[in-house]
Amino acid sequence: AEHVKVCVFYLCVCMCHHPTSCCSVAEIMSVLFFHTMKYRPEEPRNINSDRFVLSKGHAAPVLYAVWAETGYLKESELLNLRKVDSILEGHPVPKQQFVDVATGSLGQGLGAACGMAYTGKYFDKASYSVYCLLGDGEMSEGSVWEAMAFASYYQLDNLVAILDINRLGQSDPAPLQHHVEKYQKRCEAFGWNAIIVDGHSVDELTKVLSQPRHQPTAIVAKTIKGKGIPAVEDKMGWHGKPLPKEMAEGVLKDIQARIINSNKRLYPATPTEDAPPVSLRNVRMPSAPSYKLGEKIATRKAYGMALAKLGRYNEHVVALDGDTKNSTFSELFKNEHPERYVECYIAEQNMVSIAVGCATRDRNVVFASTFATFFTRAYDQLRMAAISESNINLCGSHCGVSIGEDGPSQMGLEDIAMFRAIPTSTVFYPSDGVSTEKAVELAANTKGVCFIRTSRPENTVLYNSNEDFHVGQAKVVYKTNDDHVTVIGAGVTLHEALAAAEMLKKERINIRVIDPFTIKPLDSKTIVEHAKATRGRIITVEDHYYEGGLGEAVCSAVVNETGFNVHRMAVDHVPRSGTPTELLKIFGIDRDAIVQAVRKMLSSSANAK
Ligand SMILES: Cc1ncc(C[n+]2csc(CCOP(=O)(O)OP(=O)(O)O)c2C)c(N)n1
Ligand SMILES: *[C@@H]1O[C@H](CO)[C@@H](O)[C@H](O)[C@H]1NC(C)=O
Ligand SMILES: *[C@@H]1O[C@H](CO)[C@@H](O)[C@H](O)[C@H]1NC(C)=O
Repeated sequence: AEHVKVCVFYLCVCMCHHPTSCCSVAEIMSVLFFHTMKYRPEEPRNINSDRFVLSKGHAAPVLYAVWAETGYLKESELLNLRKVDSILEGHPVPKQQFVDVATGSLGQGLGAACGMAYTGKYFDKASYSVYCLLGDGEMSEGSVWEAMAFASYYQLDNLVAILDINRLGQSDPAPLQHHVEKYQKRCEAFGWNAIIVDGHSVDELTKVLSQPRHQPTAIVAKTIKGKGIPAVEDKMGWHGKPLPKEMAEGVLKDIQARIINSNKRLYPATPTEDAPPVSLRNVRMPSAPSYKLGEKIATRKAYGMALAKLGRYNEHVVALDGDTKNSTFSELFKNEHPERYVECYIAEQNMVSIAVGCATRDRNVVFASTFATFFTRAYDQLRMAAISESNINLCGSHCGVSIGEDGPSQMGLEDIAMFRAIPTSTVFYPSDGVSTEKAVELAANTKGVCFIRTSRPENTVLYNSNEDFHVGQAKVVYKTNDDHVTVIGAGVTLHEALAAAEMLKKERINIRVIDPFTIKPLDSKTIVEHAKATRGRIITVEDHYYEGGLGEAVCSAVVNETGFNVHRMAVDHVPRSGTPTELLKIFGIDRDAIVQAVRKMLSSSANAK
């Protein structure tokens, strides 16, 4: 490892990006990869191999350097760092086989590592360990401490966090400077075994990393930022800066003289092969939904029932929740499959990271649930999940003003906008029990970030149990041969639209009602086709703020059509407590408001003639 250290160090300086952040961990990385970790370098995603997460993702060059030392990467490839046609991006991304989760937004690596360690210990019951390297600057992120609490609560003794205490952050020293004993105390307070080491001593590192572990372990490594480059060691002002040419050349000459030119290659130890093979293909429901037309059920409850059912026939389906399981109904899954339910407590950022970690290397089909609105605080984790090419399923309950009395702090009114903007996302918005069950099954088999938006009120079942559902396929739920307006609603507003259709019928005004089922992708073909039959007249109505919701999705779907007229109805200011019926009325998204909007649209188009 001593020899590798010098080589790694050399390569980092060659690559010349974030050199100071890399140099402080050259010894740590060398010991981890050539002494401690058991893995197959020729096959980085081998299911039995130890996992490594570089939480301080900006030190990517040091990760690439060790993988060059293993022989997996060509040394010449390192010089293509950050070039547009190279896989070696500025921060770790999973197009690199040796990366399971993207990092670079600080504070998220440990949560993902916890998800992997939980999977290793409790689902795979295998002997691989998980190692996570963090910077001291990122220890200010609350999400790190959410993960610390999770790891000790679940006794993840297969998890090791290495804290690179190099004193400095980007623009300022980290608040605890070099007080390693303070880091140790904090880790201990969170239930970890914390050991202080000299992070530049290969001997000390090999020793502590070989000790048997009975708890999650934090290696508090005191290091020097820029170690090995005398002019910049422990100095402010060098974070993320390439070294000036002359300085780099001088350092390289010096290191080159220290490289022992032996052809000896170090091989990491091979892992124990005890992780079970897993197939996540074709996660299907064995039978059709068992709801009856006209029966009443809240989609949030239908979610829990569907998930429990899916879990009955697919042993790799796991569920996570953040202490809301008797609101989201993930409790129904827990009751049937307690060993596959992970309580994440009130730490939604961490819950999303745990989900991402559990989903790596295709070990589990993960569903995580909480109130739709609480996913907003995990948006950075969600965005990173897309960059991680993660396949996770999220269910957000309690959407919109229709939750009623609890008031605006509990209402999801931004969630559609938020999830639509995630590049790998699919957004399901089922409106009854049957379509909710179908959404759960489809989500389990759809790649990327899937979001299922569920509602609190009980609504009638609209679909026969043999109705076929597809991602991106809308349903026309109400139609005559002579419709005047196409109304598009989802969840409670679809039921309001159907009620409005009955009311309007008495006035001899027919409307067509469409259930989009998925808001992304949106079935523009069906929408355009039916809206043409109503002379381009469309009304959208949604329990969400105007921005980024169903209405805007419909507008962009019909942007190329001429003669179309879209009227949007949505929540336009911060709501309050009240009964669901009162709130739907106040915010103008109930049946009466729809009736009025239809009349108005028809009278203004009559006037235009
Ligand atoms: C969430 C987040 N905030 C800010 C940044 C910008 N940033 C990148 S590195 C860095 C300093 C990191 O310091 P530390 O964790 O101590 O790592 P070091 O480079 O010192 O090893 C900052 C602020 C980021 N990448 N992610
Ligand atoms: C959830 O369960 C707890 C404990 O049984 C109970 O006190 C609480 O009222 C329940 N909450 C809901 C929303 O049902
Ligand atoms: C609108 O037309 C443009 C140009 O032909 C096309 O690229 C785009 O996909 C169309 N958008 C929709 C929503 O049909």
